[in-house]
Amino acid sequence: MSEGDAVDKLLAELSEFERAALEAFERASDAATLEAARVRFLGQRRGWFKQLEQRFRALPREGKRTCGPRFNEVRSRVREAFSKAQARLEQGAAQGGQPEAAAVQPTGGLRFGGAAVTAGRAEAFDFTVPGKRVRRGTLHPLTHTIEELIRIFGRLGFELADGPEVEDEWHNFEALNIPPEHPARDPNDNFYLDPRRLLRSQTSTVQIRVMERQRPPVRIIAIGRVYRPDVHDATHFSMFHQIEGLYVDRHVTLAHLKTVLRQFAQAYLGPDVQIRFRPSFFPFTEPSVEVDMSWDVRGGQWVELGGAGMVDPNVFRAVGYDPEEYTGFAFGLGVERLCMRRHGIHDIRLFYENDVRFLKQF
Ligand code: FA5
Repeated sequence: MSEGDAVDKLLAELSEFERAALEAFERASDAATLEAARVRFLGQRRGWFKQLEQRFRALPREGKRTCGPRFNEVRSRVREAFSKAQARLEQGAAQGGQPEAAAVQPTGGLRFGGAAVTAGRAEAFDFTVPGKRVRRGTLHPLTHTIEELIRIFGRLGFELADGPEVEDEWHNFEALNIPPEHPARDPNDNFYLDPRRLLRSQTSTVQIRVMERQRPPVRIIAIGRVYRPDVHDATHFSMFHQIEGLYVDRHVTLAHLKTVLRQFAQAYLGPDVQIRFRPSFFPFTEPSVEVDMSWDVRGGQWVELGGAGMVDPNVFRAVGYDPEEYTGFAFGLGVERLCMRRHGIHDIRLFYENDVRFLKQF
């Protein structure tokens, strides 16, 4: 090839390179596409421009002089196009939107900023087009309930305490005065993980954990998941939530328990709510009661919400409290049942089916 031919060929290819590179940079609609174009056209190792540069360097002095100005012009135009594309994509990302590719021209509406016209492309924002509705999620009804319970008991002076869901037999049973032969410990009625550990079956475990690490006075609630292999029906689930309360001090009586639960019930369910205690039995309280609530005492139905009672002296002994000096009350209520009462939900399974038609009502 003569020197003249080589120069002509290089000039022609420079133009071809320029056209293709400008188009690719302007069209790039996301960072990955732009980067691929950069590598292809301006890549330091095998980019198209690099190859042109090598051929340029190989030209004799006269050829270099002929091609040089055009060579420099193409290089700066292509680099500039790349920088503009980069700025356009960064701006689009900062505004949280999809930047329009240059090839997509707006079809109507108002145009913004003649000044923003770049390299043959108009930056456009059509604010007559309806916006995309942002779908906001809602908190799960049980989350609402738990937050409200924490607020109400907080006002009554109860602090929030916590304990693990995987428990040992000491905290789930023994310290709660539930001996090994007690039917509540039957492996068929619990989720044992190994012979000594199980998924806790009640939040009463947290009573023990708190008393083990703290001297009286104690005034706590604990809210969390508990697990029982109960058959699922409208009011039972194998994983549900309980709220536990514990108040230990000198001279605490059953009257305090009833007052606190009435205050709570009226704050959570409304001023008309009545509560009543029914004699019952729990190994860790003596006396023990079932707590029922009702809106209409004359003829209205009583609904059981949980158990309660005065802390059994054996429980105090297990944690090193002197039962001659301290008394206390404890209660444990089902959180799902409370939430169901409040919102007129008739089936506990709705909480766990993830049906958005149900969930979005809260
Ligand atoms: C207890 O779990 C005791 N720990 C409560 C207690 C605490 C008594 C402190 C005394 C002192 P019980 O097994 O009754 O008690 O459960 C308490 C509440 O949990 C029930 O009244 C009910 O509201 C709820 N509950 C029980 N089983 C289920 C279940 N499978 N699904 C949904 N809620 C349940």
